[in-house]
Amino acid sequence: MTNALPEITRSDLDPEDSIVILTGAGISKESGLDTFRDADGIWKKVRLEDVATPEGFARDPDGVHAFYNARRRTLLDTEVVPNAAHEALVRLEREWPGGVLLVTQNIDDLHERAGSSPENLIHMHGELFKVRCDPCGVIFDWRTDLSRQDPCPACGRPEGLRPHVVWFGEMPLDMERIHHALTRCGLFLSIGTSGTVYPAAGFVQVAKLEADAHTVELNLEAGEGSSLFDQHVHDLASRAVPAFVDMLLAGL
Ligand code: BV8
Repeated sequence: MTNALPEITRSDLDPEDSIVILTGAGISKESGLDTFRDADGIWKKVRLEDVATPEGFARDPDGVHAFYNARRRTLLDTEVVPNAAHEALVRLEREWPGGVLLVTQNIDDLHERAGSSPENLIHMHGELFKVRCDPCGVIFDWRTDLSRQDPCPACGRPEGLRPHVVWFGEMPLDMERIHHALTRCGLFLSIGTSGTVYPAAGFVQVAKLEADAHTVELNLEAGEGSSLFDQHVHDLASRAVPAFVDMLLAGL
């Protein structure tokens, strides 16, 4: 999809402008992790109602634990490593004067492993390597299988632990901080997401309407909200993101 607007150039942006970046499953695809809505995606194999809702967990906790245990084991696979797109976002964060906030819908840890700073990274849908005790609220790092029988390490209660992941119908994390950043940014990049899931899919409109930000969709194909973006780069993330970062940093 070409764009009537001129391609953004470095001179269109003030280096003091902040950048907000939203990533989705597409940025991790070339690292070996499945997306959700591609032809071979996760929601083609399991029903999201069964494994990514509180109701599904209440109905079949063992089935939901098995779903996330399998994804945790895959993420621990030594073949699954950050790719050039993750690495380019680290360069941008380190070199862009105006500051970068990276908001990811992903629950993998590939941004951290690439070198993104935790203080500038928000996992709005939670993290696969964390579990939470519903009764006492304590959150733990957790890299092994989780089962209903595991007692909470803090309060000792059985059957209280769940993946620290945001399911459908649950409030995403850090929404106030995300909204604050969106209303002040000069550039909003959406990378590797189909723009299907809200509130993330609505971030482009907040950046546009409240900050008059330049908005760019970098995705393999047009997402659901593609027409809302000023500019479109439709290619593999491992190619599109490094090239776009190079353009932004050129001449700083
Ligand atoms: C909320 C769990 C309110 C973590 C996920 C009815 C009832 C209830 C809610 C709703 C409803 N109708 C609408 C809603 C809102 C709902 C929603 O948006 N539903 C959708 C389906 C319409 N949203 C919610 O429920 C959210 N919460 O609204 O709370 C509230 C208010 C007050 C108080 C309490 C509550 C919660 C949403 C989070 C749900 N959790 N997953 C996990 O297991 O991972 S969502 C799931 O989809 C993942 O988290 C994922 O991150 C997210 C988005 O998917 P994408 O990342 O975009 O992945 P996708 O496969 O779709 O697209 C990948 C793209 O990459 C594709 O476009 C592809 O072309 C591209 N690509 C592929 N390869 C590459 C590539 N691009 C570049 N390079 C490549 N190589």
